Amino acid sequence: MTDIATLERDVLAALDAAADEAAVEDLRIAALGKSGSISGLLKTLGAMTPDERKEKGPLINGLRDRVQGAIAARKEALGEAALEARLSSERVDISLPVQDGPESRGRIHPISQVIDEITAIFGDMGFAIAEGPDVETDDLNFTKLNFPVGHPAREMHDTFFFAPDDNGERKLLRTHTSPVQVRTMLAQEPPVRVICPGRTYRNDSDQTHTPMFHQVEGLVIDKGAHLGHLKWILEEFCKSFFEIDDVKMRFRPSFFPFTEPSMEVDIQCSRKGGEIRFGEGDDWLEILGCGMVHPNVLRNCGVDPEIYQGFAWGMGIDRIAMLKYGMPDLRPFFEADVRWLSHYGFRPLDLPTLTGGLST
Ligand code: 2NL
Repeated sequence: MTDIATLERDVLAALDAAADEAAVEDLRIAALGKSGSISGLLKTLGAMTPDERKEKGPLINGLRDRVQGAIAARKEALGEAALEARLSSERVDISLPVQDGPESRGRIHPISQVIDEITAIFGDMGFAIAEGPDVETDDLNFTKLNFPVGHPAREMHDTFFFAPDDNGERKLLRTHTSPVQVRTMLAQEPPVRVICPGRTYRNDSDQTHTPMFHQVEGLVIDKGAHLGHLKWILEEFCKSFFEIDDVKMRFRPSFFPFTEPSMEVDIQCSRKGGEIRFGEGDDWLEILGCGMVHPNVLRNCGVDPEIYQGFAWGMGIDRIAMLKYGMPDLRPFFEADVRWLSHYGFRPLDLPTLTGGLST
């Protein structure tokens, strides 16, 4: 029979030499596994006389217990050493500056930034964001919005029309984002709270107009929606967007085919030294149009005007972007000049939020 003391010395020496947990596991199998050396010794107990067993039993069992203990201790020590090595090799110095990669060199276009700011503000108020196609039907862009066929208001939009298709239908480039709200009303039951930012097109090009421009419109439909709600929403929006504590707003009567009554809205500003500032001074600047949704529009969009009413507003994004960020000229917005973008653009990782700041 193998000498117990020799076997113990050999196993413990091999354990000491084991370099990692896998080597320890191999040793465990070789000693205590089904056909291991110590298991073999334990099996000899069965064939012994009672006297022999009385003598050898405690010796062999003691050997097994000590080897088991030594294996567990070695495994734990090696495991801790491995973790320690991993932690020190994976150490990151978070005080190092961020490496300069493409994601930090690129810039967000001011229009995208302003759309992100606007959606952050209205999203926080509980509005959904909706988008729709740039190519629209005459029906969704005009007729459903209470522009009667042949009405002069249609001509005022300087519409880009496509050639009639095989069915004789003449599609167009949407002249405002209102068709997105029309689609929303047709698709869902009130209450509706939605804002629709996007590209719009009119055949107009000069110092202050480009054929493609950006608009954001908002729509609320509910049983008790009224002009008080509209005024509060617009005031909160202007304060958040222009990052000022208070602002006076002026609502002047106006006309749009799709709202009744209709209003144009000015915000308080000062124009000292060629610089425009909001929320102070006694000048006014027009920034948007709004009104109560015309009952004809509600009816055309499947909403019963005897039960529901609503308000809507629309504003030009390009212009409020210029005002907020002091950009004097509209045309570079659409020239894709990387020098202009690196000056006026925004860092891609600085996302606008109401808590983190819109334009930090
Ligand atoms: C402006 C004025 C406005 C709306 C847009 C709207 C949409 C629907 C129904 C009723 Cl579906 N109204 N939109 C209402 C009032 C004014 O825009 O000057 N935009 C630049």
